[in-house]
Amino acid sequence: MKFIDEAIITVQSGDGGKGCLSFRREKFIPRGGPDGGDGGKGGDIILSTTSRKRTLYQFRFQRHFKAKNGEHGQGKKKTGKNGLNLTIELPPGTLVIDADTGHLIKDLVDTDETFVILKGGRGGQGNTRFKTSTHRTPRFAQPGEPGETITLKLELKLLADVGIIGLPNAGKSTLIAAISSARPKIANYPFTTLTPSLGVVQTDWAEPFVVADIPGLIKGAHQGTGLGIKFLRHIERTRILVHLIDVSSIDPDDPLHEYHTINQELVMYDEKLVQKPQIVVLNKLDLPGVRKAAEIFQSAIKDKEVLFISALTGQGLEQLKSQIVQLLDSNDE
Ligand SMILES: Nc1nc2c(ncn2[C@@H]2O[C@H](COP(=O)(O)OP(=O)(O)O)[C@@H](O)[C@H]2O)c(=O)[nH]1
Ligand SMILES: [Mg+2]
Repeated sequence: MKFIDEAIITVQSGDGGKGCLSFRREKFIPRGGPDGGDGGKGGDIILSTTSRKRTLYQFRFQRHFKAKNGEHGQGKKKTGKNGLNLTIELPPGTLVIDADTGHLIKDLVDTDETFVILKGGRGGQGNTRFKTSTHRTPRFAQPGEPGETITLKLELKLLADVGIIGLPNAGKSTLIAAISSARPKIANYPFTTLTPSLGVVQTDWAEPFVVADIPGLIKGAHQGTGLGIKFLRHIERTRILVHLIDVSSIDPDDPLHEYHTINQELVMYDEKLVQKPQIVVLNKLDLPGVRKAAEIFQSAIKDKEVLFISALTGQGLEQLKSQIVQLLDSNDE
């Protein structure tokens, strides 16, 4: 199962500045020689990876990137300034593909890798450069070399930062739809009746993060019942879990039954899964008459904090997002 995030961007390196055509003009030197300076080099486009980026979400807002042009040369042999390079930050693991040919240009695997993808144009030479003993007054200078443009397809295998677990109908898919601002497609996904949902969650105060749900978790999932085992493997890579429970399904006589069922499945599959930080969330608090069950659940689980939300009305979702961000930050690798 692969989650793929994609973006198409166009990048353009800076043009080289023009070489200058100029002659010295000074008092008492009536026929001064050439003194046109060279143009500056255009800025490069540099790709660099940083662990601060986790998705390609930023490219929904900006798709065109251009480095600065070199400045033109000037008289008195003044060289134009080089144009500033432009560095584009990407998450580690991004594949950089030529969008026109489909060729892989670079696989940026590691953190803090840098790669110059386009060189800026060379600056043109000023007429000073063309002076020779036989040609003392060159009346031409070179133009700057133009920058280059390329359209890139960026591809990133997304690892979900957050796994949403819970029984069927707990509201996992609804929750993901409610909190995410982008829904990357899931590539290479074999057809079954169960499809995981994936979402990129954007907040005003933190890097976007990726949530995925784990469908088909039922009693016996670790042995293959209900297809959940296909997806259990996927939570091995998540950093934290959100455990979602339908409040209307809570049995007041055994309020933690579902909660234990799911955690038990995690333990049976791999003990490490249940050791991941878990935020416990009761969903569907908009339904009438469920407040009592929510309170019974809260007191049964004792000192563990429980969040009350409604994925349908949006109640409690801001608080859930901020708890997720806090927990992700405190569990940064
Ligand atoms: N009243 C109410 N219904 C919800 C809420 N969240 C999900 N549902 C409903 O519960 C059902 C199961 O939701 P779904 O997201 O498919 O659950 P999943 O199996 O965990 O992915 C759907 O009919 C949803 O409309 C909620 O907060 N309130
Ligand atoms: Mg679902």
